[in-house]
Amino acid sequence: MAPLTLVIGNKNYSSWSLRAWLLMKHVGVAFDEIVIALDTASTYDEIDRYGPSGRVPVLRHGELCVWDSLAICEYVAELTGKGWPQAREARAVARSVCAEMHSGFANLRTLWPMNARARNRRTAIVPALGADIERIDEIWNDCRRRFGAGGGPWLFGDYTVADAMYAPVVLRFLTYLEQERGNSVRSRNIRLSAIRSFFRLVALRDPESLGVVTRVLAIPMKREDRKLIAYLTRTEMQALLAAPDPSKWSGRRDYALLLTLYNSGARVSEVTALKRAQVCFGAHTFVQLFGKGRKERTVPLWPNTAQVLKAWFEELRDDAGPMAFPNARGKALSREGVDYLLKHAVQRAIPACPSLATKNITPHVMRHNPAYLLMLSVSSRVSL
Ligand SMILES: N[C@@H](CCC(=O)N[C@@H](CS)C(=O)NCC(=O)O)C(=O)O
Repeated sequence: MAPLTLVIGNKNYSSWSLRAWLLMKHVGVAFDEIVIALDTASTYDEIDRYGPSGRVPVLRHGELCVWDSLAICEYVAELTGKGWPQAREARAVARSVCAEMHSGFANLRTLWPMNARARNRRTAIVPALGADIERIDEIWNDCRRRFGAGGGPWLFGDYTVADAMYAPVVLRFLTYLEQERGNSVRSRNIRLSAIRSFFRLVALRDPESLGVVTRVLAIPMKREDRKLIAYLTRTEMQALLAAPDPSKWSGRRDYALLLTLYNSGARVSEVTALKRAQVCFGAHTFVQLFGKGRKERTVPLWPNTAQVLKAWFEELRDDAGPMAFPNARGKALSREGVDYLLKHAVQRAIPACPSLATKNITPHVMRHNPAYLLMLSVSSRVSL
């Protein structure tokens, strides 16, 4: 095969050049690269030596000249058999989203010129720009939902021309979005790690691009400001536990539930789903919790918690169903139910402990108390 030569502008600024280059790198075809400096007095003449449109990218294949990014991607896909989805329907949608990028999104491209290395650019999100961003979000979600499942991490599962066409948009999001859309440092870092993995692959496939790769890999992850974890002091926790009315059925249940939350550090979903059979009474009493991702753990209960739970379970008659903390109809409490009973307990506890009024106490905060954190270090040793 005659050698391929790709004529491009600086990949930091020339998004159309980057698109063609990315696809060629990704499908693994060998090619030479000629970089032309843009915006100089001689740019036009330089480009004119390779292609007829006065623009880059241009692909030369022997005598053949292919200009325009999308035509180059099509040609490379024909040469290599890679770049479009196998299924006809997916291929048609992939071509549609590529054509849409190629002919549209003028506002986004004008208002957010690509500068892959730049960070913290602040621009107002005028409605036309906002509309382009929404449309891109819609396209990405739609492609992933309809064609991404079960395959790789790209828009259509495996890498396609569509990923190359939309890659500069990802870089623009890194440059511009942080302030305007309130994207967290965390989401930005997640996007950056995806880009880094890709460039690591580029380094393997094309050692000659090591310069570019090194620069991309050098983009630092941004430090996240750690939020201060809200927690309850021992006095606050005691006031909270003293709040439920022991003369009422619901008060005794709330007390047992809050004490279990406090002692075990269970998530609210774990405690609402808890069945009496998951508590194993004995010389040492344990509760078995089934957390996120079907992870199971066993947490020891303090003697006082064990006693309270024993008395509460005895009070619940067998016909009350299997739940440890049922609602009045014997069914599992909802998350809102737990939020409500906790808010109610906080209100009742405030007169005795005014500092509670200054905190936003959610079931999650019950997990962050010194006793629980201490217990974590112990329970990790006894977890099964
Ligand atoms: N539709 C063309 C657009 C190419 C284009 O606008 N290229 C810009 C660089 S990103 C260019 O060559 N500019 C040179 C100039 O205007 O002097 C494509 O998809 O390839």
